[in-house]
Parts: sequence; C-alpha cells; structure tokens
Amino acid sequence: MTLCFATNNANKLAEISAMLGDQFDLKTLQEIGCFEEIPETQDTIAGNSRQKAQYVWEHFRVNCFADDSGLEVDALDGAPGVHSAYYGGHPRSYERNVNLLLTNLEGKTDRKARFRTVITLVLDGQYHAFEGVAEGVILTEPRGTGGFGYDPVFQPDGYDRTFAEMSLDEKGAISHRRKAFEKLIAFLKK
Ligand code: ITT
Repeated sequence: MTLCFATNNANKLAEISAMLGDQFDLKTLQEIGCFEEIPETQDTIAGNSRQKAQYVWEHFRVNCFADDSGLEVDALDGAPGVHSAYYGGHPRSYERNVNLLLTNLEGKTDRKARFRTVITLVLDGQYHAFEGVAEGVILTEPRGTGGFGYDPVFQPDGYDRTFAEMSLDEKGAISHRRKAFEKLIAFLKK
C-alpha cells in the first residue's frame, strides 16, 4: 500500500520507515508532488495533526498520515502545548523556548508535564487518530546535550535523567512519538 508521511523532518521519516517495513510504500511529501508549506492553524495538537493529513488527502488524494507534538505543563494550564515550536518567538529557537519555560515556572512547585503526540491517518477518506504521551517533570535547569527542543529540562517519570541525557535509542523506546507510532503501526498491520 502506498502511504505518504506528511512531514519534512527526515529523522521522523527514517524512524517510521524502519518501523513499517517493506509492506508499505512510504512516500515523502515531495514524492507526491507537495512542495508547499502545509498550514498548521488549529488551536490543538490533535487539530493540527488532522489539518495536515486532511490537506494532503484533499489536495493530492493520497492516503497519508501526519503527526503533531507538543509539551503540556500543568502549572501553565497546558502551555506551551500547540505553540511549543515557537513559544519563545520567531524564528524558532530551542534555547529561547527553554529559557521562557523556566522563567514562567520560576517559584512554581508543581512541575508536572507531558509530551503529547497525535497522529492522524487518512485511509480512503476515513480519519483515524493515535495518541502517545510521555509523563514527567520540568527541572529547574537544563541537563544533557542529546535530543532536541525541551529535552534538557524534561525528566520522564521513573528516571533520574532528562531526555537529553539519554541515548537516541533509550529516549526512542519510551517517547510520546514512539507510543503514537506503535499504535498507528498496529492498526496498519491489522
Ligand atoms: P515538523 O516539521 O514535523 O512539524 P517540528 O520540529 O515542528 O517538526 P513537532 O511538531 O513534532 O516538531 O513538535 C513541535 C515542538 O514541540 C518542537 O519544535 C519541540 O519544541 C517540541 N517537541 C516535540 N517533540 C519533542 C521531543 O521529543 N523532545 C523535545 N521537544 C519536543
């Protein structure tokens, strides 16, 4: 079956094609002729993931899936959430995002947070959503150099290291994205 993954992120594409195996003919956006920037204007992570998948289906009539992720912090009423990528302003900067997060959490004792990924799959016009969550806490200062984004300040529950202090494989085994992808793959292989 031909399936497009609506992302321009090469790391995500490599990871998912390894998980999918050769049962699926995975196409990039470029391979289906989509060179434009796909709008992400919804106010939820689930909404944005659906908007991206719907865009590809409606403009190209290709079965596809799209993901969207973000960090939700309890003491900030779920922020940065859908705004995770540009929390610290434009152009996007992981460092500014982390600094603003730590500033906004100064003096707060509730440090609970989670990364959430939602994947939307469109198969012949039918929509299916798959969610993955990684629960943890936000530290008071960054630790580690691996990963990306908020990884240096996010310590998953049950660990005494941040995502940025883990190897790619270690983070990959417990990440929000992995959990959502596993649900997608179980559904596709059914
Ligand atoms: P796309 O091009 O595929 O949209 P992206 O970098 O915008 O890639 P996401 O939509 O998946 O990535 O995530 C939005 C933001 O949430 C991202 O820029 C990070 O700041 C943060 N984020 C998501 N997953 C993360 C992770 O595993 N570790 C740290 N930060 C993460």
